[in-house]
Amino acid sequence: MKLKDFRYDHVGSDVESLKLSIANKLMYSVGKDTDAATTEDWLKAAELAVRDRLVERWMKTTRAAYEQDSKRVYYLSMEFLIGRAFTNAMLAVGIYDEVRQALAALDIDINEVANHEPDAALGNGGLGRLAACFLDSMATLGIAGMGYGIRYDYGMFKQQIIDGNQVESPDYWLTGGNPWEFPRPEVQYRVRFGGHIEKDGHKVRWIDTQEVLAMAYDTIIPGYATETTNTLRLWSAKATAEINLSAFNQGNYFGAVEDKNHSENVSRVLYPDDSTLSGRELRLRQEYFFVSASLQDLVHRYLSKHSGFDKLADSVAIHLNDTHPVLAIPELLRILMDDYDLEWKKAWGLAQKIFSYTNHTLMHEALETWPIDMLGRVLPRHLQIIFVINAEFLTSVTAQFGSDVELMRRLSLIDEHGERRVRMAYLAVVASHKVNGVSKLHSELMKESIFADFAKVFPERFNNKTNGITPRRWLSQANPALSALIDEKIGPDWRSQLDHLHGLKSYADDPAFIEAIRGAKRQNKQRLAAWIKTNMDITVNPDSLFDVQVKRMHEYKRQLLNVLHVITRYNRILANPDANWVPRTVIFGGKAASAYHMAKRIIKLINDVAVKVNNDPRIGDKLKVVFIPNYSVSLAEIIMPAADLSEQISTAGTEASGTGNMKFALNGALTIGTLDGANIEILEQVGKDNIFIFGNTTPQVQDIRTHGYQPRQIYESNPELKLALDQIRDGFFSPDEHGRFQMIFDALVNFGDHYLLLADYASYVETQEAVDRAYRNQADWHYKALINIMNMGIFSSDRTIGDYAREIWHSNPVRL
Ligand code: GPQ
Repeated sequence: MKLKDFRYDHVGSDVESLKLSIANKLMYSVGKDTDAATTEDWLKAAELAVRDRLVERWMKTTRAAYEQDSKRVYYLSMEFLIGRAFTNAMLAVGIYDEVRQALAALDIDINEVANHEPDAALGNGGLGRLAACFLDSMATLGIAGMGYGIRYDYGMFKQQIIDGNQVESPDYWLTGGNPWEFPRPEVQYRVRFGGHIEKDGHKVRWIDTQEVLAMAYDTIIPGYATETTNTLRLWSAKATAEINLSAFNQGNYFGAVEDKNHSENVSRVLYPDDSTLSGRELRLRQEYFFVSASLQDLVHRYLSKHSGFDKLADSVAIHLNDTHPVLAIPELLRILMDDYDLEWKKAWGLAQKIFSYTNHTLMHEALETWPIDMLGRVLPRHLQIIFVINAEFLTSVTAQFGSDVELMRRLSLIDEHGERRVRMAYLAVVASHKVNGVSKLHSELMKESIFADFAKVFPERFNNKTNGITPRRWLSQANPALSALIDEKIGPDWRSQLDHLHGLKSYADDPAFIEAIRGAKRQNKQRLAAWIKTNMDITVNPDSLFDVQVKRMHEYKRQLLNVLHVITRYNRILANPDANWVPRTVIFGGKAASAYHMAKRIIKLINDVAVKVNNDPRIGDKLKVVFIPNYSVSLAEIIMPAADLSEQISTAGTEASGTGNMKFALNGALTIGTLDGANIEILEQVGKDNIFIFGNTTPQVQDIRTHGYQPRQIYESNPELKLALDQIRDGFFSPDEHGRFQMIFDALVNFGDHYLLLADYASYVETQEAVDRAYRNQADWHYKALINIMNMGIFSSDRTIGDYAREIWHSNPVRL
């Protein structure tokens, strides 16, 4: 029977139908009686009921994309940091209130069940969360976009803070099953490793390989207020042995996994390194594993509609989210040449039309290079293809620029210094028709620094696409209080047209509206204060200024600069206890890579400072320090709406874009920040009176470095800074272990202060004083907050994805 002739039992979305569905799911799918059902059971039942309302649309989208032969955009990413899906799905379909009422009629509180959903934490930080926002926007804009990645059994580790230290434990997020995914046991591909290659006339054969199977799991990605519903396809290696959980104890989080470095472990665990190259062979295998399965799958899908490859580049765009999926390039060439007998020239021409690449960092330690030895052992055929690409590329450069040995050395895909290595970013640039950075500044710096020579060879290739965030999760879902206020004034359309927020301008001079904005913020601060009380047993004052820095722990992000300000503030309060201080609660959150010792020590310092400050009776409410453990997407949804001040204080030139900066401003926090990444574009939007900018600019940073930076001189000449640093060094915050923070002191004073904290300290502290002054005038502060909210339209990921679709992918929406 044809699909379209079949009549499904259409599921209604009124309260009664939903109530019946949920009760039915509880009984027939979860297998529980209402009397015996736990909160998890109700959650599962409700999720399945909501999912049913998505599936019909999903089938429709899939069918339409197939029938219209829409150009497919494949977004390849090692990370998709999705978080929770339940509330997002209800809001997308427009049935939140109905489900709430249906559950209430069953005596169940929707918030209670929603809070039991585990986060899908298949990512580290900004890069993975960006991929999740992009999926949301592709679906919302009706683009036939599909995400491809890895279905890690263990996502981002759970962080506990024990005695002030980070302790990691595994995140087995699939324990209770995952109602948002559909296993596709019929979709499996062989992925090969190792072996060797043999020439057979013109043909190359890759033989004696080991094999692992990649099996597909499909997750539904709902578009907002549209029927378009896309797919995230994640690959899982067939596992045989379970992992030894007890071996995951703190010092050995990673070692335990790595011991089982067998092929079936390839999808076991997300590498917890953010913006650093792990360099491990298992990571290389992960990269190839998902890329190979994805390419086989998309070629298979293409061939189900076409014979021959002439139309491949019109039907397919493949986007590389950083260099992690760059092996897709030699893999496509291998498939076309070895499996389908295309000639090199033809295959290469297609690849160059199909691939595009986003760079997310300029920092050396994150730039992937793989040793030729390792690559040759794990993927001999791919290494050979890379050599061919390199040879052809260098030949063409010689033809264009003459023979210049130095230039060749700099452009070569192979780094010949010491152990020979493949430079993955260079491979991405050579094979892609477009290469973009993620903010205006970053895209410019990219052309001046890591890709300077390539920008001369391929000037038309480089472009900028400033990052964005989805307003559905980051305002509508996270901040119901503010969303309701906005709806009242301008209606609900901002959720898919974020620049409509400009319409709030008419209310900027209305004191009642400003007061309402303040009220919404106050409500969100109370919500966070309650969370902190319940989970950490710390009392914070919702009337204090909430000063928040949440993001991965990294030296370049300079959480330590924030700590230096906190210590200085503490010392100032003690020196002048009766002054009229603006009470502050300084909130930190973020995970450190398990092997990043300095970042872990900084976590300990923050917690030691918190103990000192929070227990000092002379301080009282004037200053509180809180390190919120296990920062995650779902916690961000509670924390960001509660912030008054957003800390975006990276050394200028280091943060490619930042996206937390956008989320905070959209929720009405004012930014204190450097002229780095997208902070610059936030400044352009809100104007200098509505943001607190401080510190050295990128050219100044470069200048300071070239003229021989002397942090010790700054330390010696600034008494308040010296006091803070001496306290850190001398055990003032660690009376139980005096030398605990010597390494932090040394890094800043004796070992060059690579991220120029001391150079920015005075300017930072002074700007924090300006923050206090501004906060004293509450009406004016919340007016500034409104100016921020109103001007964030451009940072919607819908804008970003629209730009990608038009200028890079050349894809059009599916018609439903
Ligand atoms: N980013 Cl290379 C990550 O989160 N992980 C990474 O491995 C790399 C970059 C971030 C980057 O630091 C932020 O500035 C960006 O906003 C974010 O990617 C998305 O582009």
